[in-house]
Amino acid sequence: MSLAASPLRKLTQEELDAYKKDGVIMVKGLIEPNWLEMIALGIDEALNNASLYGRYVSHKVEGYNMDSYLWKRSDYIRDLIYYSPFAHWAQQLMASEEVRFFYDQMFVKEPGVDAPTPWHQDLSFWPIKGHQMCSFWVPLDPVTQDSSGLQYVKGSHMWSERYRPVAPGNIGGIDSDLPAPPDVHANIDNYDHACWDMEPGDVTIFHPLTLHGSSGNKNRKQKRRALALRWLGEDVVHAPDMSPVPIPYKHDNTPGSPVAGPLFPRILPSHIPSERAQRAKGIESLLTIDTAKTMAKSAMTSAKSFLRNGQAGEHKETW
Ligand SMILES: O=C(O)CCC(=O)C(=O)O
Repeated sequence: MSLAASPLRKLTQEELDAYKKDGVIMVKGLIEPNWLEMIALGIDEALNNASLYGRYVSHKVEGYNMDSYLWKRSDYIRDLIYYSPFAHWAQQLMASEEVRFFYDQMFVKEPGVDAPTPWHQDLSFWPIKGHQMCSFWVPLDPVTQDSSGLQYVKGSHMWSERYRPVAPGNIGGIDSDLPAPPDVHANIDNYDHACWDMEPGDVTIFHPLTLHGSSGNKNRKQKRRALALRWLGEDVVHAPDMSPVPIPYKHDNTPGSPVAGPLFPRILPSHIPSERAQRAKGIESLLTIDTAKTMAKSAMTSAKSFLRNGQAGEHKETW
């Protein structure tokens, strides 16, 4: 049976319709304080004990911290994944009987830290294919556009264009022939742009093809912590040819097979006891050679670009 708590309220038909049309919705007061507290404790743990991957992706800017797969190391985040109602909302949005947890990603920007998140589509980073996918972005601190609230281009999940993965420091943007994402701010009037003022408890939910990004944190007093939770439905298959960025940890999925197994645990309609049991194993030992190679290649690309242009990464945006 499912361990996930039933939500106090389901998403309304209006919210589901808006998600389908815009590829993003903001829902006020959806997340109860106990889940926020668990996220805060999990983020504290990750900040005090970053993974190798986290240290690599965060090292370029002091006061910017990104990390992922927190749920593998933090019992708070593991419990959030299994016991919170997120999976039920994901089930509604994806219209999928089966809901698997894909991964979590933490983004922390200390007060005044100029670390914009470039405009991107998440799917460019994911070696998977299918339709039933969604992300929840959960801020723990009040956010506005200036304090690095996440910004979206509404309807962009329906564009035919796919963009190359561009992350802070250009990680992963190395092996792709796809065009760079557009500089949305340079031509903001051309886009149906959305950014909401949010309080803790509010959440944005978005499709992985929806173009999004955020400025640095211009608030000099308030830090900005957020956790993204990513979910998959039953139509999603492993597709390594879809992204130059490999899944960073060991898994048993083969190209074309449904994404499954202990790295992507099933939460609905019921959990799988053997997947839960696997969670106890450490994570650093699971880092794959492919990921280590991608990190090394991306470091080389950034270094070369730095020597050529005087800055890391070739991708420029107006923030
Ligand atoms: O919090 C941010 O700045 C980035 C979040 C993001 O890009 C995501 O959750 O996909």
